[in-house]
Amino acid sequence: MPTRRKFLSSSAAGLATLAVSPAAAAISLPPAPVVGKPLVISTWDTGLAANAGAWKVLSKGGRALDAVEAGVMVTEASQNCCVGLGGNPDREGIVTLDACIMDEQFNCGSVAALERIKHPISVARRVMERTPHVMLVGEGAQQFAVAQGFPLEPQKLSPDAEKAYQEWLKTSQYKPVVNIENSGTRTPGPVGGANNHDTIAMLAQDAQGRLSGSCTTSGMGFKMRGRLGDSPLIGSGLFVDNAVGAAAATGQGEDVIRIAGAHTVVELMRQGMTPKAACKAAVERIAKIKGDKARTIQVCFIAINAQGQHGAFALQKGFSYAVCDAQNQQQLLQADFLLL
Ligand code: SD4
Repeated sequence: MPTRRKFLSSSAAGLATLAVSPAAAAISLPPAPVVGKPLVISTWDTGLAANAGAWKVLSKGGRALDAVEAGVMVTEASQNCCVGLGGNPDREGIVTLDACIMDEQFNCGSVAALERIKHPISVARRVMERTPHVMLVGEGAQQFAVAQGFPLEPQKLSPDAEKAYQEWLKTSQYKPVVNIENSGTRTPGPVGGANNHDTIAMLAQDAQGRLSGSCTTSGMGFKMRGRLGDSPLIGSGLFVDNAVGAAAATGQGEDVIRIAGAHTVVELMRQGMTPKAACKAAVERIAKIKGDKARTIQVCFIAINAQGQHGAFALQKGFSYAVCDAQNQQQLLQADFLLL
């Protein structure tokens, strides 16, 4: 990374050249170093398709906020995974959705326990942009969505969710298991991984260096009615500070909330940690709290910093995250993990 001194001296040299002749400077200056901008990363293998949606915005010089909305909308609309209305229901058989979004200026919006709306992320953005509030829940969130023109979808489970729910009803045990590979009751994912991931979190940096993030989920399958996880909570499921970086979480929401996960990762980056080291430190904090029970859960973090570096870390094996930038285009990476 360039030191401050190097940066100052090279910018001073650049300014001096410009002072002589702008045209000559345009020819003689080396191309600007690309430090990973624009960039989008997102959780799980479903992140590949979502990143492609976000990239359409970023590659045209669009705003990171628009990219993270457009990106996760791809996943919300897919019937092929557990995010959105195709997700697993709560124990009463009703799908309830949570989402939040945050931009480069600490603006944020969130909805929770929202029913029958296809794109909770867009409702969260409207909460941010068109209300004096940050968060709307339940009936009020739905009323707001309808008033904003979002259609009410039928109250109906997808065939996969119906099957999973009928299976769950046989024992009706409340034993949530989130995101530990192959623990789900749903069909395999598009690239071979388990497809029971009910959340997508996405972070992006645009060509102008603006950071934004989004997170959207059907929450833990067969949860108690009214249960919320970390995903709609600014500071737990998602946090963005443009001067430092952005972070997001997936996995057992209750344990992410206990340490205000995404905010913790950003604060650790503020103290100088790389994105990956910050994600790892947050995972370690949760592991310490959980003690012997750490093996019963999965928690995972993704992060990017203001310099355009990215990283991720998980408690257990099996966490994939998708990265898309101008240099490498699409990649699906396996995150390192704590519990061997
Ligand atoms: C929750 N964090 O509701 C979410 C679940 C999740 O992939 O991330 N699943 O607790």
